[in-house]
This record gives sequence, C-alpha cells and structure tokens, in this order.
Amino acid sequence: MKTFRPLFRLKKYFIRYKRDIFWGIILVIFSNVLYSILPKILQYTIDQMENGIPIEKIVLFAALFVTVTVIHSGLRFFMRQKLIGMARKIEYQLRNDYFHHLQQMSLNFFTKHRTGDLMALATNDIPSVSMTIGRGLMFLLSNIIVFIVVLTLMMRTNLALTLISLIPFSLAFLVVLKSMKFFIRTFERIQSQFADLSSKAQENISGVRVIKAYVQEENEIESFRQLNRKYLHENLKLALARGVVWSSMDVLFGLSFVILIWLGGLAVIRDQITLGEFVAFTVWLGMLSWPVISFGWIINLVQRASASMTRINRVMDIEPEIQDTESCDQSICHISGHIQFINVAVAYEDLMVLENISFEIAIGKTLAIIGPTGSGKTSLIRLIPRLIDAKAGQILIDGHDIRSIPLQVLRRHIGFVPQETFLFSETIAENISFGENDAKFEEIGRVARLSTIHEDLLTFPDQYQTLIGERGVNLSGGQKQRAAISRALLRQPNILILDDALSAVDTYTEEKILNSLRVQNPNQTKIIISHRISSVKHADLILFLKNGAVVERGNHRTLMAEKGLYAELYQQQRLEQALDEL
Ligand code: DGT
Ligand code: MG
Repeated sequence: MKTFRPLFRLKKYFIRYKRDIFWGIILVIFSNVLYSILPKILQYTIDQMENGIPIEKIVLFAALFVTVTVIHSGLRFFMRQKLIGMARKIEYQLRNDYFHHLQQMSLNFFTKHRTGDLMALATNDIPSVSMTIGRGLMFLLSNIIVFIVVLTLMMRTNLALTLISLIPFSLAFLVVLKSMKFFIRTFERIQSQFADLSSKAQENISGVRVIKAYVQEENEIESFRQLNRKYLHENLKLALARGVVWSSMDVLFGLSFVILIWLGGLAVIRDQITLGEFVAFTVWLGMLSWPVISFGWIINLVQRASASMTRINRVMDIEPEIQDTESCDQSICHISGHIQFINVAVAYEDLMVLENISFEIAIGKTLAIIGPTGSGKTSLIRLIPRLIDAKAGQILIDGHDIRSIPLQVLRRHIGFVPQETFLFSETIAENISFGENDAKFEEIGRVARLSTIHEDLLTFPDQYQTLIGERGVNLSGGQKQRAAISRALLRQPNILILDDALSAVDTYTEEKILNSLRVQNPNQTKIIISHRISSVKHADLILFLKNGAVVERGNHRTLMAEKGLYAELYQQQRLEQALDEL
C-alpha cells in the first residue's frame, strides 16, 4: 500500500471527475458480467443440440448469443469512453497544474533542476500516470470481475475439475509475482536513463554552437552513444526477461488445457458433466488466462505510475521561494521608484556574495553599478524585482518594505533587461510586446526607435514581423540586446534596470541610446550596470563593487577626485580608447 501512496494525491482530480468514474465502473461491471456468461449460452445450445432440438430454437440461441455480444461490445465502447476520457482529462489538468507550478518557481529552482528532467516529467511521467488511471483501472476492475464471475461459474459446474485445471494457472501467477520486482527495478533504471538521454540531447541542441566551435562533435557523439547504449542494454534485458516469462506462461497455460481435456474428456465420457459444460469450461479457462497475464502488467503499470507520481509530487511540493507573504499589503497598487537599501546581504546557498550594501536613490535618478566580474552586480539588481531575496538587511521601495509589495505590482512597474538576453521564437514585434499583448504598433515603433533597433529592423525581410530564433532569422548580439531593451521600455516602467545590457553594442550607439533614455521619461528611476565608465559617468550615484562590497561611491566628479579604483579604471579605459583610435 505504501508504494501506492503517491497516487493518493490524485484524489482531488478523481473527485472532480467522479461522475465519469461512477458510470465507468457501472459499465465495467455490466460489460464483464455479460462477457463472463457468454459461454453459458454456448453450453445450453450444445446440450440442447444433443437432445435434438428444433432448428428454430437453435436460431433463437444464436440470436441470443449475437445480442449479448453486441450489447457487451456497446458497453465496452462506452466504458472505454468514460474511463480513458477521464484519464485524458486528468492528464490535461495535471499537465496544466505542473506548468502553472513551474511558472511560480523562483530562479534558484531552475538552477537546481536539469531542464531535461523537468521536460521528462511532462513528456514521460504525466502520461504514465494517465495511462495507469485509464487503462490500469479499467483492466484491473475488468479482471477482478471476470475472475470472480468466471471462477464462480466454473466451480458451480464442477469444483474438482476447476481446482485441478487451475494448478498450472497458480504456477503462472507465481511466475508473474516473482518476476515483477525485476521488471519494476529494470524499468526504473530505464526511466532514469531516458531522463539522462533527453538531458544530453537537449543540452547538445542548445549548445550546438559551442560544440562546433570546440570541434567536439565526435566526443559528443561518443558520449551520447554510450548513454544510448546503456539505454539499449537495459531495454534488451527487459525484452529478454519478458520473453522468458511469456514463454513459460504459454507452457503453463497449455498444461492447464491438457489437464482439462484429459480429465474433462473423461468426465464427459463418464457422464459426470455434459458436453456443453465441457465446452463452456474450455472457454472459461481461456478467459482466465488474460487476468493472470495482465495482473503482473497492471501491478507493473501502477508501480511505474507511482514512481512517476513520486517524481511529480517532489517537484509539485516545492514551495515557490519567493511569493507574496502574509505581510504583503494588498492595498499597494503602484510604485514610483524611490529605492533604498539598508545593510543588505545576499547569499547563494551558504556562499555570501554581497554584504552591507546601503544606498538610496530618488525617483527619476540614475544609479550606476560598476565593478570587476563576479563582484555581485547582477546579484544586487536581482533583489529589486525579487528574483532573489536578501539574506539580511532591508530593501524599501517608496518607503515600503519590498516584501510587503504584492509581487505582481512590483514586477509590473519594473523594466528588467537581464545580462543574458532571451528572445522567443516569435516575430520581433511579438518579442518586444511580450507581456503587453495589446500594445499598439506605434508604441512598439517608438520603443524600437529609442533603443535604435528600428533602423536594423527595416533591413529585415518582414521588418517587425520577421520571425526570429529557430525558425527565422538570427539577430546579432547587439540587436538582441536592443530588442530586449525595447521590450523593457514598452511597459513604461517606473524603474528601468539594464544589466550590462549594452555590452554588445558599440560605444557610439550606446551613448546614443543612453542619451535618449535619459530624456524620454524624467520620472523613471534607472539602474545601469556596465563595465564601461562611458556608460555610467552621467549617473547621479555610482557604486563601485568589489568582492561583494561597495568600495567607492559618489558621482563621476567626486570619484575622479578620489583617485581610487574608479579613477584608475577610467584612465585605463581612456588609454585603451586612445590606442584603438590610433
Ligand atoms: P559579471 O556579470 O560577470 O560582471 O559579474 P557580477 O558582478 O554580475 O556577479 P554576480 O552577481 O553574477 O555573481 C556574484 C557571485 O555570485 C559569483 O561568485 C557567482 C555567484 N552567483 C551568481 N549567481 C548565482 C546563482 O544563481 N547561484 C549561485 N549558487 N551562485 C551564483
Ligand atoms: Mg552580472
């Protein structure tokens, strides 16, 4: 029972579809009872024939047989409709719920879980659960009913014959039980190897550029081949074991029939049973073989589904790390962009990456963050849309603790351009208007001009309607970044965050974009991360981060006067620029 516990979580879905289940079960009962009594009609017909019945009566029996068969088939049809339909509906709900859940997860979750594993849950595990609750339930109920009814009818006909001919059947049942554990273990290994295999394929396809650049095709082919070979090996093992089990079943079932024909035949000759009973007996014995064979299959199916459900539950049970808490003040429906950090610290797992960060930035002002790679710049700005939460200290926006602002409200007012741009395989216009589906075309054009991507778009085959990504054109690094900036600007955010978002753009274009950003919305608070002094020197406040701490702060003028790291970096970059221009 413990093995099946994970499946209890499906209770809420079963309750939702209880009508389908109820009618499904009723249909299972009726169709299988009819199926089990079919041989009884055969028995009467044969017995009556022995006694010499008129032809009309034979026709009557034949008609009865056909009628019962037709009704039985009809009932089976509706039974499948109800139960398989119910399973498909549950699969649909489960997949929706799973996707919904993934959308709630915070960044950390996606760094901890492999994409291939998360995909395998949706493509492998959810269908496996659905298959079990549909087919598994249907066959299990059918088998139980057939087993009970047929066995009762057989025993009422002749108890001794039933018991003797069922001896090999019990042996077959034992074989099924014994081999089950092996099947389940092998199957689990196959499932996890499949997850490895899909992770490998997925990483290879998305990392194809790196693989080609490093001429690693052969190595990758080899390591994929090895994984695939392991997968094949396990599958072959399973196929072999299945073959052995099936063949021994065949032998045992055959033995049952030998016993029946021998002892049953003798009983007919000695007039202990009628010929009709003998025929019915033979058919019933055949009917019983399927429940015995499929019992193992069903248990296997349920175990697999249970293992799948465990994996699904494990992911579904993870609470989103970042969500609205009880301290959330639902009356806040707007933020203006006054940001204050008080002694803020950030840690990933136990690794401290930022400590004692304090600053304040007024509405409409620009904050710039500069510092060596790995100094914690990205981590700092991730705190503002609450992509991560601070380990210590307090963050206030418009004077509210950031945790008291509903996440929806907070994020709606922030335009965030991450360091790594991501564009969907859609048109450029759709990419820019992501999250603002009813944006007007003029608006899209306006932000595209602001980020200077407009001119580039005009050279594309379908301009704004050009498909990008896998099925369309590829954008250059700088074009991607500017498309991402347009996306952020379209929301007209009160806080705009650019995380090194102009790194792939030349200095001249960068200057142009930053200048137009400066004038387009005077009430917008801006946070700019960059490695170039030229992009940060106009900021009202500049923080120089090093090893997770603010080592210098001020504006361009005061920092230059300080003659510290900032001034040093400035001189260095000026020198590089001068050398470039030579
Ligand atoms: P960049 O973009 O190369 O100029 O570097 P920063 O300044 O943006 O650095 P940042 O904040 O991305 O990383 C600071 C440290 O935190 C660095 O040692 C890597 C680590 N780190 C960053 N993101 C994660 C994360 O998601 N998980 C973990 N465990 N560590 C992270
Ligand atoms: Mg960064």
